[in-house]
Amino acid sequence: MQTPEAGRRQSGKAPAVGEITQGTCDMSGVVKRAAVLAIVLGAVGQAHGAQRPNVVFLLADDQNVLSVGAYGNPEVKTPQIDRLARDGVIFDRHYNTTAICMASRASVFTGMYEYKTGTNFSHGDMRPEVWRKSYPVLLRESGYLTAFAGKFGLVVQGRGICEGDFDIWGGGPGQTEYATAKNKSMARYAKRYPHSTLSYGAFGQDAIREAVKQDKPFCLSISFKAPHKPATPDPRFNDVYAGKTFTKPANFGRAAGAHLSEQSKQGRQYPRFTEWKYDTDYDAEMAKYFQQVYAIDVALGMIRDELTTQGVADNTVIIYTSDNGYICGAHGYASKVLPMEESSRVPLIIYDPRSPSAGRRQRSPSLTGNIDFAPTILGLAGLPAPDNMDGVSLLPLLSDPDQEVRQQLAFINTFDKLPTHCLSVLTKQWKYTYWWYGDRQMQPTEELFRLSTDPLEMTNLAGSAEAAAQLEAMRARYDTELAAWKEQATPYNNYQKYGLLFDRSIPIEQKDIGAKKPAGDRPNAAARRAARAGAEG
Ligand SMILES: [Ca+2]
Repeated sequence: MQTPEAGRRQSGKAPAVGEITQGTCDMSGVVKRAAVLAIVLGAVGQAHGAQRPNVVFLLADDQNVLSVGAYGNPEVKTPQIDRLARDGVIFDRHYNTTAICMASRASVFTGMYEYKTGTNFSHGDMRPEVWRKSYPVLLRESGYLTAFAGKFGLVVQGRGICEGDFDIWGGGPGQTEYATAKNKSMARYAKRYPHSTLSYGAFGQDAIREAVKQDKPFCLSISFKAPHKPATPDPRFNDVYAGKTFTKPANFGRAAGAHLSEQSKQGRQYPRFTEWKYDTDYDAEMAKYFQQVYAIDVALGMIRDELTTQGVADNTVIIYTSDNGYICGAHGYASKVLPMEESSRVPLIIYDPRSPSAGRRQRSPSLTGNIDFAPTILGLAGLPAPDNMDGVSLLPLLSDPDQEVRQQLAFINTFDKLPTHCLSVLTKQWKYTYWWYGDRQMQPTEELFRLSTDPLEMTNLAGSAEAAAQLEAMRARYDTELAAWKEQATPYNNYQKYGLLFDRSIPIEQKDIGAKKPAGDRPNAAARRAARAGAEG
């Protein structure tokens, strides 16, 4: 079996702009970079002979697939997202690779797994050399007008939230605010749109108009705060779900989680099932959640209307997704972080009006991840993905949604309580998680779910004779993901230690997690900021 790294090495990628210019901060470096860009862009122009497309990248915060009509829930109203799905390709097996805001956004920006971005609340901020090869930076260098609004979601050391790297800025630090007036860079929209969600729709319209005025290809990235808790729906949509009741999923409630690992029950996701009233007030909680998504849906419509008005809809690719999913009572848990489908799998729709698949209501069963966005967006701009990126361009799936872009994908948690930290590996058919942690209350254990027939993860086949061969195969795949981790994890921000902790072949007694508090759990600047904001990412 080919290792993930071997797959990357054999990808035949051309030398990348970011690779060539790594570490060149003096003037000669700038000149070299400009020369390389001229060559790359010349090649791009010759290859395509057409105007480069615009990109609209829309990222919700904590939105699960349950909240989208096009993913099969007839009880929710998402007319614009559903329309986008009809126009484009809807991805049925899209995963976030790490189900927590800061780490997921770092992967979105850079196309790398978390252990290579080195970025998460309880680990640390992003290094400038990592950010330098992010898709917004590379697109701007290639001549795109770049605009960003909403929750930037991370801090780049010495650079903050990188406002200066965008042409048009509506972003904010930390979790941002639902009250538009409290978001400094968006306050100009507060009078008309006092709730932030629609203000981002208005920002998008203004950014599109400005780019058209300047006659430049643009990349508009909007990171909505919704539907992140604390649930704060826009009251103008109070009637959408008033008095509605909702069907609970078949894996709802504590009895449906009895088979899940003790480790997964040690973090705050387990008590939040009751603390957040999914057990006692499900309909009201879901109404608030869905109402917040409804406002995003309206904002999407505003943006698409403006693309049409400005005459650029036919040359603008729209990507719609979420940084992580959300557990709303499945298996008796709530929130995110854990590898279960409700938090790790998220909506993804890509609409490229120039694609032969456009308007054909296509679905892709291909295994995709948040690490694929940067390579995809760079690919749309005709730019090669830097070799450091783990993800791959999803553009081939737009013309042939049944293609495979990979055989396996890693899912990571290094956030919150140590027992919940884990590594999982996914294929189209299977999900395997090794719960490495052990103490007097619990022993290391494994979970194996056949997602193709058990998408609600109700039967752990790790101890089943019928799945013995598949267990061995998934263990081997897991080992290749861990080998890549050991080889490539950042030497900073406490990612190296997981090479030992996640190793299946090393007994828990040799993992030294006893009296000594693991270094990775010491609060750093990022963790302290998160704590002050009452944030969970
Ligand atoms: Ca999130």
